Amino acid sequence: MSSVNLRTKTVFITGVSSGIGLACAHTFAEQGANLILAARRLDRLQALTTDLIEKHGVAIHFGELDVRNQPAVERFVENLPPFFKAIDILINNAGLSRGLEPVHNGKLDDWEEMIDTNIKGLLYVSRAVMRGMVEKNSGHVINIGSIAGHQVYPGGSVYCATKFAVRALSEGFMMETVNTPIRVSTVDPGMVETEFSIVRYHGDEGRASATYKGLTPLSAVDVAEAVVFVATRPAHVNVAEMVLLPTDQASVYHANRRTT
Ligand code: NDP
Ligand code: 8X3
Repeated sequence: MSSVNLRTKTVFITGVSSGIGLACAHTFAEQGANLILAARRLDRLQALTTDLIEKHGVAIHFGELDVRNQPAVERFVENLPPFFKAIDILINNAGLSRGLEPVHNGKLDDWEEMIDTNIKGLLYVSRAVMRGMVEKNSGHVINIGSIAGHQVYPGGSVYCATKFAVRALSEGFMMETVNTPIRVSTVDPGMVETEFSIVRYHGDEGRASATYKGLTPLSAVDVAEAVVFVATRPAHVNVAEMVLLPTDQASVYHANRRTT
C-alpha cells in the first residue's frame, strides 16, 4: 500500500507561532501540503505565511485563534474559505505548561490556563473539525501529547494531568471513530528545546535553558519529522501512539547530563 501523499492534503495546525507547531508548518509545507495555521500571535503568523508561500508555493489560510475561546473556534472552522473547508489532517499542538510549584502552593491562574488550553482547547478544536471529518468519512487527528502523559513528576501534577487527559482523549477519539477510515494518533515527546520552558517559567530564560543543561534535547524539527511520518503511513496503518525521547532521556526522572 502506498504512503499518503501530502500534496493533496489540507492540514490544520494549532499553535504555529513557535516550537513544534512552527516546525510542523515548515515540514508539512516542504511536503507540499496546503495549510491552515492558527495561534494568538498574529504578527508571527503573517511572517510565517509569507515565508512558506515564497519557499514552497503552497496555499495557506491563517488566522488569530485562542483555542480556549470555544465560540471563536467554531467561527474559525465555520468561516474557512471553500478551498480549505475539507480538513484532512488536524494537528492539535497548541499547549503549554505554567509553573513547577507543588499543588499546595499552586497558582490558580496557571492551572486554569493549562487545563483550558491543553484539554478544553484541544476538545473544542477537535469537536469543530472532526464533525467535518465524520461527514466526509476521512481524516486524521494527530494530538501532541507528552512523556508527561505517561509519567508524573513533582511540580508537574496539573500539567501532567492535562497530558494524561490528551492520551485519554486520543484513545477515546480512536474508539469513537473506529467504524470510519478516520485515524487518531498521539505523538508524545520528551524534552524538546522550544519556548516551552520560557513559558513555563514565565519568561525566566536562565531557568528555562537550565532545563536542557548538559544533554542534547529533541529539536522541534525532530518532532515535526515524526508527525510527518505518522501522517504519511498508508491509509490502513494508524500509529496510535508514538513516544519520542532524546537519547539522553530515559524517563521524566532519568536524563544523562554531562558535566564537561
Ligand atoms: P512553544 O511555547 O514553543 O509553542 C507553543 C505554541 O502553542 C505557540 O505557538 C503558542 O502560540 C501556542 N498556544 C499556546 N496557547 C495557545 C492558545 N490558547 N491558543 C492558541 N495557541 C496557543 O512550545 P512547544 O512547541 O514545545 O509546545 C507545543 C506542544 O508540545 C504543547 O502542547 C506542549 O505541551 C507539547 N510538548 C512540548 C514538549 C517540550 O519539551 N517542549 C514536550 C512534550 C510535549 P501563541 O502564544 O502565539 O498563541
Ligand atoms: C513537556 C515535557 O517533561 O517537561 O511535555 O513535562 S516535560
